[in-house]
Amino acid sequence: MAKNASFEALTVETLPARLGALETLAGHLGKDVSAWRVREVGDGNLNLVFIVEGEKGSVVVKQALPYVRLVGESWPLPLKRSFFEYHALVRQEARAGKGSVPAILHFDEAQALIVMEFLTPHIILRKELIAGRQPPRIAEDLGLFVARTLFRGSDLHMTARERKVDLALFADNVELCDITENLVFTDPYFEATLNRHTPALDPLVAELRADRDLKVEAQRLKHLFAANAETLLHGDLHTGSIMVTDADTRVIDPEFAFYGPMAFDVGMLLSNFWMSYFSQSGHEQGGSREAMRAYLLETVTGIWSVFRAEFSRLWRTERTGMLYARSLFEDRSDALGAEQALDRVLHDLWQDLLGFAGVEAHRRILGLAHNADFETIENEAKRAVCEAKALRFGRHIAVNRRTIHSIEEVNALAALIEKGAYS
Ligand code: SR1
Ligand code: MG
Repeated sequence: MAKNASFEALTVETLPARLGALETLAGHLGKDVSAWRVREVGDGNLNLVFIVEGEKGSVVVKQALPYVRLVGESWPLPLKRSFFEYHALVRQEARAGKGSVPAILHFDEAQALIVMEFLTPHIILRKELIAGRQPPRIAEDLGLFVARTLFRGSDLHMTARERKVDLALFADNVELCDITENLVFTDPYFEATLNRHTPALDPLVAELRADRDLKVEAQRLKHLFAANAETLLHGDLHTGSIMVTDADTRVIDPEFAFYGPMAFDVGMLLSNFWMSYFSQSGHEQGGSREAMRAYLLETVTGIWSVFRAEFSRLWRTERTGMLYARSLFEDRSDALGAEQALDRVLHDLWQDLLGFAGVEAHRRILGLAHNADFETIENEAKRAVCEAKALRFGRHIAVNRRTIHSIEEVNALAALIEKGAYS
């Protein structure tokens, strides 16, 4: 049978008839399929997303397409990403706790669709930050989410067999890794066909593309990304993959999940807050964003400090895997040795996350997939000023990551660049 033979993309019109017989859906929405209201709301780069409302409630139906939605059918992309997303959601809920991701109601592998809880009144975090709102829980919730998923998905916690079997399962997510490998680590640093950038950035872009230290660092990071299968990553953890209310935080969209370096998720996440920081001056028509900028830097500090505290707690209480075995440390009355090892692990993670954060900022401004923080700044001259700051910041932290010692130092650098006092 041909690949994807039975697959058929849903439409607003066909969805009720095609999914109406599913008991779980009828249970959530009500049996009267003719009363279901369907909207397609997908605004991401890859998939279809429907909100379905019935007399009893509502659900989200997410369906993969056999190509990249952003580009079209000329860029085929396997439907199996939906399988990886489903399995990642299951693991993330088990590791970070119920309510950290949307609840799954149904998964259909052949149709590459996941039916899940409709999160309401949640809003995409990126949109909130662009609007200048300050959700109060995110530092705590996101710091815990990354610490728990990264620690519990690694050889620090899992048995060697369990992790290796899981590693084999996710190893097939080749095409989505390939997107990251090219779009994040390589394309921004040369004139790749699908790249685009704000024209006023031309001189700076030429400077960055001629920067040998930066290119070498980007390739070392790519090497780390591809070769260090340390833990199950979300793989695309930016502020567009997080939905919030003032009381709740959910991480969505882990279709890029695979086994990679812990620092990748943390670096991507923090980078998106730093980009938001540099974008704020482009959104100041409604008044000063000074308080918003302070909030964003506090959020970065908060996420990193919650992450470190929780990771350290798990290190002391759940280090049941084969790495840094207790038989070498605690069981030999050498708890201090375990603390020294923890320090080393966090130190390496810190240096790597700065690198990943730096290249993430570059690819969102120079590559194919831009982010709304900058894209929604209509005045092109203003947008270029914001983007240039983020580009310089990204270059500095990627290239100098081994000599930067604290989050306060990085935030001070961001503030310096924002004020125009850095060259
Ligand atoms: C072709 S996909 C472009 C980007 O969209 C996704 O959200 C990932 O960030 C990917 O790099
Ligand atoms: Mg996504």
